[in-house]
Amino acid sequence: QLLPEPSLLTHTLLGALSDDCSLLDIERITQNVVKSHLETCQYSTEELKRLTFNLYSPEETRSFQLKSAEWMWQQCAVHITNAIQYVVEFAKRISGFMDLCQNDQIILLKAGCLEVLLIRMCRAYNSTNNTMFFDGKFASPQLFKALGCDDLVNAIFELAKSLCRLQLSEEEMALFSAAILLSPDRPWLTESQQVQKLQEKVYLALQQSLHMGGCGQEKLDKMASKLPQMKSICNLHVDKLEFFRIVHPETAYSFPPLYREVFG
Ligand code: CLR
Repeated sequence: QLLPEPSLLTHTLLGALSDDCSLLDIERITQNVVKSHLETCQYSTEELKRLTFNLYSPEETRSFQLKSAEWMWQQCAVHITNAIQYVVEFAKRISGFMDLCQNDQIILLKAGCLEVLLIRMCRAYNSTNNTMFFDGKFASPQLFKALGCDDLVNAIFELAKSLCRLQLSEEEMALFSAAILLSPDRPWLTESQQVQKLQEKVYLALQQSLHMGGCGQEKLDKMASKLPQMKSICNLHVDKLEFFRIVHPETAYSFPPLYREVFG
């Protein structure tokens, strides 16, 4: 054999990449991030699996479609806000996050929480019938018709489908979420160096985890290739919200304060 064992090679690479991050550190980071994810993911996989066959009937779907845009936006804003609160809790439990200055914590959360939500979303998506968990039952994209944002909704379902195909483990999802949250290139960060250090460690943990899963670089590349899709969904969401706010200012004003703060 010409090459050393893959694990040895990774070991050497990881060692060369970062002097102040041993394999023990990486193991500690993985455990912290996975625990934080599992404690804050809102629905357990068992719970979601148990509810797989809880689908909205055609009648129920139709009645959602007949609702006003205002009502439907309000409902979605409430559910998204709820989910964001869990993402905030996830961030708070990542070691190192609370050591950042409050300004940077807020910047990272505002910039990254929807992306984290989009990753978590694939847990709540069923690719066999193209449905998403929404308020207790599984919903088809058509159910959200009243929003008047078919392009956004379809893009979200498309992303869910393609993320599902990656078959991410909870560990991979957790580390991917943390790595995105800890992006040092978010505008207006004051201590981006410190954020970068945290992200590097999480990234090493993700690489290590993927390597252990036997996929390695290939899966990491596939995960990274979803980032532009996620970015464009975030931008589309802001555009749609801006438009909605012009047409229905009073309803937009009554959206949950956290939703308005994050996306306003
Ligand atoms: C994502 C994973 C979270 C729980 C959760 C809460 C709200 C859900 C969201 C998930 C998936 C997408 C969702 C959303 C409510 C509305 C939205 C179903 C399951 C749909 C696609 C409509 C988009 C509305 C736009 C106005 C943004 O742990």
